[in-house]
Amino acid sequence: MSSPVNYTLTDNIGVITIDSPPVNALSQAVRQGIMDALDVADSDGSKAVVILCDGRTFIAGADISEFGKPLKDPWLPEVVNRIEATDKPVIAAIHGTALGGGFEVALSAHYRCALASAKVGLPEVKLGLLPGAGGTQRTPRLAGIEAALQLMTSGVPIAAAQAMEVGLIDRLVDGDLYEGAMAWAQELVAAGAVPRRTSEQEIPAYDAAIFDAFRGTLAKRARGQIAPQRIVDCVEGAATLSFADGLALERSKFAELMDGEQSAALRHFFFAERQAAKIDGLSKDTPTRPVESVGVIGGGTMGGGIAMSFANAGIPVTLIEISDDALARGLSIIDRNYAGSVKRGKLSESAAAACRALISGATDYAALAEVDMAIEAVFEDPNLKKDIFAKLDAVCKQGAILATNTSYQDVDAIAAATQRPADVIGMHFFSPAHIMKLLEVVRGEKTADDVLATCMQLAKRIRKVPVVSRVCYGFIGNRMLQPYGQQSQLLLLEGATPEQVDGAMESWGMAMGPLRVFDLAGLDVGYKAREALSDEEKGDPASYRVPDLLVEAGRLGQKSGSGFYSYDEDRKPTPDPVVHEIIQTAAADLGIERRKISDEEIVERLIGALVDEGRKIIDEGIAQRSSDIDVVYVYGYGFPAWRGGPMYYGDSASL
Ligand code: 3H9
Repeated sequence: MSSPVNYTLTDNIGVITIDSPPVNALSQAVRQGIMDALDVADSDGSKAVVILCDGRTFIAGADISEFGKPLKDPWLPEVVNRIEATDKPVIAAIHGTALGGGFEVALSAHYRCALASAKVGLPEVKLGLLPGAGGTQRTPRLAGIEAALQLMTSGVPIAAAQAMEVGLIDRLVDGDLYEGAMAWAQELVAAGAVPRRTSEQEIPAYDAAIFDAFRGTLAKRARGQIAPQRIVDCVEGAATLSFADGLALERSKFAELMDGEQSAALRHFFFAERQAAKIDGLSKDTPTRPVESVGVIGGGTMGGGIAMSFANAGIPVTLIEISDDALARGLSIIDRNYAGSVKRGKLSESAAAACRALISGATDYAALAEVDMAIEAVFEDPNLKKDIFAKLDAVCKQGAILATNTSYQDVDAIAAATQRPADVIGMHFFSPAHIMKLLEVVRGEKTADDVLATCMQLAKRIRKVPVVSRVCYGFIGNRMLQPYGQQSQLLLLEGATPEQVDGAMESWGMAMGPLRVFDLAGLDVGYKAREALSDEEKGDPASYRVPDLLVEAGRLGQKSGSGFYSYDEDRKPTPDPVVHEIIQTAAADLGIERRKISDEEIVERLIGALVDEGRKIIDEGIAQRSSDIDVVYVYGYGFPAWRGGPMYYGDSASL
């Protein structure tokens, strides 16, 4: 088998080219190939060595599929040390994304250049790991302690220009990277440049208080996660130990994390996310339809957020409302959201203006005659939705995709309101739609394959993570939320308080406890939804007694200033004795004896409810695979990724 690493001597420069699609990950063959190439370069008369990659990117990291398996020589730390020890200048030339072990290869080179479009980063923390090939020791020597901590604990890659500012890259290359890197190598040779080893550099001055400050911030920002804290330990080691001892510390902490549950869960999640984009039985070559313009029906919070998601990806949107007033209201919410993005530094003023300019409004469906896709985002009234689809059927051009953003309704019944059910699909966004990453793509009985393939591809274009669901009440996510919510209500009646239930779930890792979520969504939403259900569909009456009583007492959640909690002007929740009383009275009426409930019981029953429903969803073929459910819960419902998702957790904890 030929090596994925090629070595040539061009003039007096040794060129190591890595070609291992799709992302040049550092598999054993790549590691060995680099070692072999360096052996040749040692003795072939080359005056300098350039390391670069073919394909779409520089090395994107260690090969994650090898993790958790027996180590195969040569080990990456050996490879990077070997690169650094080379006694002629080694230049890394970066395009695409130099990530993790890939960037550590670059850090062990003596000189680094990059295309301006390149990004570099150390995202190991997102896999529950730390940079384990010298990254924790070399980064602070080049960029200083603070920038190093920032880069590694966030895991967010930075642009080449920013990397140059902090000292991680020496030079930006215009035009062809190979030509630029070769010219620079010749310059270095002509100037008599020698190897400039990162390990030999001094760490720039720093304030020793920075380590504890980061530990404190991370304890809140990355609650429950071990890897960020270990990164701080290693960077502190870089500052206080010799390079060799720092490397040894890094190695032991890396091994500890690799063997731990959190990294195993996050590695599962890495592949789960990528797997979710694949549709069983649908070939990769399924044709897609062009989508260059979109109509959104309904200018409320959801419709506005959906419109922004498309505009932010450069796709023009026509927003439809029933009256000029409603349209003006909808557009003004969009204006406010863009102003908020500018204020928070998420978008520049000019970028926000350019996106906003792509959204126009209309009150006549005729404005949708030529759009490639129309997405209905009105409130959950099945008859209204069917009327809208009949109208879309009448005005939209042939081939247009007709999507509904319904959270619960029967997509097949909506499709039946048209003469073209094959063009109808569900696109279930999560609120706020311009921010939340999850998109449930609901495949109706008659949805055409090319419509499904188009929506999956489009999701990536608008920076969403798509997961396919078949049709059922609530699809994957909201269907599972029902038994989860019901358990939380039963726990209240049996003896817990809202703050205990939420506290237990948040300490366990959920972004927000269930009762705070219900208050955020509005208790009246569930109340109205229950009115449309049969007693059987509603389930155990005890499971909705308390929220019914709260709504009937005018406590609709955050929007009315009270629900399971009382809220101040900043929407900060405070436990409310009135709610405790409502719960106790309801329990007494239902003949439920209250008792002390442990936090462990709360977690076990709530997560158990999610897992049980998830298993039914798999058995019924609603979700394609259990890892898809994990993706839904992490991206849509604040489930901690470091626990792998509910199904992964349920299996590993034998729930
Ligand atoms: C590390 O480096 C540890 C070291 O510090 C120490 C070691 C001792 N390995 O995401 P995409 C696959 S930890 C194996 O859809 P994109 C991926 O599964 C690593 N496979 O493309 C997919 O396969 P498939 C630190 C990998 O263009 C295909 O490539 N590095 C790896 O949207 C395409 O991926 C990272 O965490 C990998 N490292 O995004 C970077 N990376 O087609 C992880 C990708 O069969 N990678 N694959 O489903 C990424 O962030 C993105 O893949 C990247 C491209 C931005 C590079």
